[in-house]
Amino acid sequence: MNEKITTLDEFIFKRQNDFEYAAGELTALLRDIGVAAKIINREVNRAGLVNILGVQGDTNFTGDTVQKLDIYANDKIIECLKNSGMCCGVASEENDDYIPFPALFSKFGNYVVLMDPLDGSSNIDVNVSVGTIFAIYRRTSPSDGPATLEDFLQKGIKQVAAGYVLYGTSTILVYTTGKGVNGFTLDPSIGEFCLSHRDIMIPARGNYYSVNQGYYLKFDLEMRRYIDYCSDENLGLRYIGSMVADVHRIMFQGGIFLYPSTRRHPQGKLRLLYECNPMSFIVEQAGGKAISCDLNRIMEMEANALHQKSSIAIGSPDMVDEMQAFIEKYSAQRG
Ligand code: P6P
Repeated sequence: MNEKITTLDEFIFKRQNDFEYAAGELTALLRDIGVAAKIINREVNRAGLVNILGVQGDTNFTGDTVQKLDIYANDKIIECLKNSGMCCGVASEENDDYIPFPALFSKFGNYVVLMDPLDGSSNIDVNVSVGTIFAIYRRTSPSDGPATLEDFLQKGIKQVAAGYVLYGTSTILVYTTGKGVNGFTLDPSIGEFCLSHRDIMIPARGNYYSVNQGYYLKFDLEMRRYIDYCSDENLGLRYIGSMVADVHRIMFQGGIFLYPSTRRHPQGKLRLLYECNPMSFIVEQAGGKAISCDLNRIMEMEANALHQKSSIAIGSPDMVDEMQAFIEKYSAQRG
């Protein structure tokens, strides 16, 4: 018998008592992010029609100015968050500085959101999956004033919610508020995200490792030896070049995703605040682990700048533990 459909809104509302703070605020915020995701999904799905619709900067046949999709996604999410009234500011991969919302829009704004509105957007032109990543924190600044930088520079362990939307063969929204991880697949026929993956738990290990093998010679020696170990263990290599897609696969099939430091990216390439922390919160809530390649727990790392980078190894707990032990042993041997 078909299980009753549970929409994202219904689920968030039902589970709001899981949340220790004034639940209605977070409920409204998560719902508004879901609305933005539906709007972005529509445009991502039309991206292939750009040649018909026109290119960025042009006006399309409806007279609208065609924007780059990551800018479009950024604008839409900011618009939804501002109108939610529950958010006092946002920081985005697309904006150099954080954006405090005017008091008119954020008088109840007890939350801030950090996001990568369209991660992997360079893949859109070749029809490869892309994603939205978001992290939600309670503000630390006085609620009667504007958002401050300190509201955004909080450790990952302070996240009250995190999620991603994967615009792939189907569009799925996966989020956590610290009480497990659930996935909602967009049903275009009714325009609703419907519960499709309840209480996701990541396998203890998997058959794939995920790293840009092209940078192999640019990784530290111990990381190269670990990658050799993965190959010796007959693990397959899967790397899409879109963090959300690579980590989403690992959530269901197990495995480990690595973005180590390289000479070009000595601190790693991925951003701590709006890529590594939210993805780590989700993976840890699903029973996985997430550490930097110098073996610090991602969610314990100090945040000193909005666009701070970090290396990352994230995925199945047994595989992250194995990588950590391998690196420790190899580094000790090197002295
Ligand atoms: P590289 C996409 O640009 C991104 O930020 C992540 O989504 C992805 O995992 C990574 O960069 C890919 O980087 O250097 O392998 O192309």
